[in-house]
Amino acid sequence: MSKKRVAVIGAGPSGLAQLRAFQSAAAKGEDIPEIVCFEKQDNWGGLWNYTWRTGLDENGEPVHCSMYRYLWSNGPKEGLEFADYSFEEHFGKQIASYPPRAVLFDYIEGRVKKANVRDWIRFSTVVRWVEYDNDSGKFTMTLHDHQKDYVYTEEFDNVIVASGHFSTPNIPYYEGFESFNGRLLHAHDFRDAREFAGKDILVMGSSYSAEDIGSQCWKYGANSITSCYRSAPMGFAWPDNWEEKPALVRVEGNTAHFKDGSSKEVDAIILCTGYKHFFNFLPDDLRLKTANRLATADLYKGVVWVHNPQLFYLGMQDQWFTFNMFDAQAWWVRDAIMGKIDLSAVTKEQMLADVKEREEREEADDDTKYAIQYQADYVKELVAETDYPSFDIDGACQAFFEWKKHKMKDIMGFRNNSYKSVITGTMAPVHHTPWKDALDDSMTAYLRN
Ligand code: FAD
Ligand code: NA7
Repeated sequence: MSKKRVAVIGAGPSGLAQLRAFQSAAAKGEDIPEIVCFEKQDNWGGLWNYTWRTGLDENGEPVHCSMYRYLWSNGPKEGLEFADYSFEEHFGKQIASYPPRAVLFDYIEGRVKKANVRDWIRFSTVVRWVEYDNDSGKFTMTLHDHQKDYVYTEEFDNVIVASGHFSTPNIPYYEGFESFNGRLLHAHDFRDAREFAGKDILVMGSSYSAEDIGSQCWKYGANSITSCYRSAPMGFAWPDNWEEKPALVRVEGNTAHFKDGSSKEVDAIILCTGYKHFFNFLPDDLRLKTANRLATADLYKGVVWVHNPQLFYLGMQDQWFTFNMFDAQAWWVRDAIMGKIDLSAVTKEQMLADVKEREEREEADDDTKYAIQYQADYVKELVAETDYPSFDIDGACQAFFEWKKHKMKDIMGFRNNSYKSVITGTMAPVHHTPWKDALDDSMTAYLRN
């Protein structure tokens, strides 16, 4: 019998976790399917693969990257460490807790270099379309190889969508945007905070992008930051030149008007208004339609497409846990594909009931601590069902709880704290320079402890 063929869409942290999951089974002598990963960029790392480009890439495809220069981890690394590849193993020593992007990229890359899976990836190859045929029980994928500028199709038994969901911007319209006399952009296109030095900027939104892009601009010399919220303020103790206002109502020339009747002259508006789950390569019967939440719609165990269990999605949840959650999912999906977890024994009704239970449990409380614990429990649940190395997930939760407290105490100083690894038990060193003064975000500078 010919080997099963499995397609992975995307070589970001989720897709790479999937490759490592299969490779680790192969290393234990198991007979694994043929794995082909398609990645539209010319390198791996997903969002962590920084580019200066915005808009369209060198091939005319939408730029995937939403990260920017000087980005440091927005949560402690102790909450995301791989259980099978510690920071100490990678860097040869313990490092401080909030690494800049380049440091985390290096760490992500280190594990897959060691696993030797680069040959499984077809780079600069965009997945254009996926279709399922009921008669053959196979997916046909249409692929565009930009290196050869060649479009072709191939058949697969399983498809794993790991294309991310923080790349297609959600861009609302407000009255006066078309005649605003300054720079107006979405967070997805933000690249360098120095552009806004000396300027008065408005960041719209009250979540991670608003908080971090505003903080970057503050750090690199913006004259003032105004942030505005639709639902609730972020509520941190902001520096003197940062003011939080209620919702934007309209813009007139350079003046932004807010719901409380106040206004502010601004040079730039940065829309930190989130992202859309966007899969233009999937037909209606395979396409996930979900809000950015912890219990995604239509995914049994958070990963199996209930309407066709040969299709899987990774990393589609809103994220407290990231790399280690993607690992838990990838190991579980691997075992479902290899038959170690028997999906044929689960009916569609049971899968839908599982989704409903997760949704109800998520909705039972809107407290942040509850949400972190909820996702920790999910990671625990999946880890317990595979051979992914078990680790102290409650310990990782504690790091997140402390992180939350540190942010409330000092929003521009929380990255100066350090936490204990739940993989090696070592305490991270305090970084040599406070975050607000560390203008050089290179790996060399960060590792100089
Ligand atoms: P992605 O990283 O988005 O990777 C998806 C991959 O799929 C990409 O390489 C893309 O090119 C490829 N792809 C997409 N469509 C196609 C197609 N049609 N054909 C072929 N390939 C395709 N997480 C943290 O843990 N810590 C942080 O500090 C942090 N900061 C963040 C800051 C920003 C600004 C953003 C947007 C996210 C941040 N995240 C952070 C969360 C981030 O989502 C995860 O860390 C992680 O990158 C998600 O991995 P992924 O593989 O699921 O998706
Ligand atoms: P999020 O977390 O989805 O937050 C989006 C924010 O944008 C949130 O505050 C929304 O307000 C706000 N929003 C959305 N639509 C609108 C409109 N139409 N008008 C005003 N405000 C709006 O996205 P982020 O980019 O912050 O974070 C995504 C990831 O990137 C995250 O994982 C980080 O690690 C980095 P709401 O609260 O819904 O009223």
